[in-house]
Amino acid sequence: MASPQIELESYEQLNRAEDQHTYEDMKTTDHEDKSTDQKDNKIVHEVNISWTQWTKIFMLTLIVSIVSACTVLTVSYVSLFAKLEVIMENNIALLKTKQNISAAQIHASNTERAELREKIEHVEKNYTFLMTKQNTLDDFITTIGNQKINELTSKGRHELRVDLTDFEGNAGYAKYSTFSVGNVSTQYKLNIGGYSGIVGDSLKENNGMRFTTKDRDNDHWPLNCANQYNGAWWYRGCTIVNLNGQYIQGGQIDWKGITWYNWTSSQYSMKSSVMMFRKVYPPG
Ligand SMILES: [Ca+2]
Repeated sequence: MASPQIELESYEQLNRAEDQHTYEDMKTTDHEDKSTDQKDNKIVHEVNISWTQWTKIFMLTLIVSIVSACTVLTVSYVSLFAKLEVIMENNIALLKTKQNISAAQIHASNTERAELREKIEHVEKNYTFLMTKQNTLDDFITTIGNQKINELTSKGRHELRVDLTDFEGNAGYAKYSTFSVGNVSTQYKLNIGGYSGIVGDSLKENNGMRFTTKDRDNDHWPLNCANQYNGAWWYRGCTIVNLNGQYIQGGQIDWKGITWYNWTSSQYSMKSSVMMFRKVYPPG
């Protein structure tokens, strides 16, 4: 059995051990508390940075959105007015052409009425009639004039279509993907290119030529081609196409008539010819 002195020493040792343990626990707890505080401080710090970044991102997005919206509105505004201008321009040409057809239709025969209906269908495809000629008893011609053609074809890109008929019931056409006529200072110089069709590329001989009339000789022939061919055209020296030529009945061979050499391999005078053009999209 232990003596009371030994028991007392053991008891004191036990207390010191417990105190020491408690002290270590306290140190540990204190250390953990400090770590937690540090973490909290760190988290708070990170949250503050994050909100700053979000604010910057929000402001940047807002600025980009406003700039984008302004750009879209500006482009839409300009496009809308450009489109309105085209629509107005086409409608003016359309109205003028329809008026011409209506006026001509009063004296037209049944055959001519059918041909007029075809022309109206072309009008509905936004074609503007440059010139129409009918080689019949009730001949008529409509033309909008070189000044008007220049005004229309100088805005954007245009294509030309020529429809021909003979006295045997045949029909043919030529298309040019490029078409414009210069202003009066160029003497209404012809600019065509990109042929396709079934009547042959006769008009290429006239490309780049100025317009010749009986009172203004712009061709390369020693005499005036407009006098010799009885028409007004982009003559060179002179021409194998004469859509503004003389009315000649019954499909005769006559170089003063309405001719398109590459289709007939002759100076056969056509029953009718129609020249029309329309704007091509995209403008290019
Ligand atoms: Ca000449």
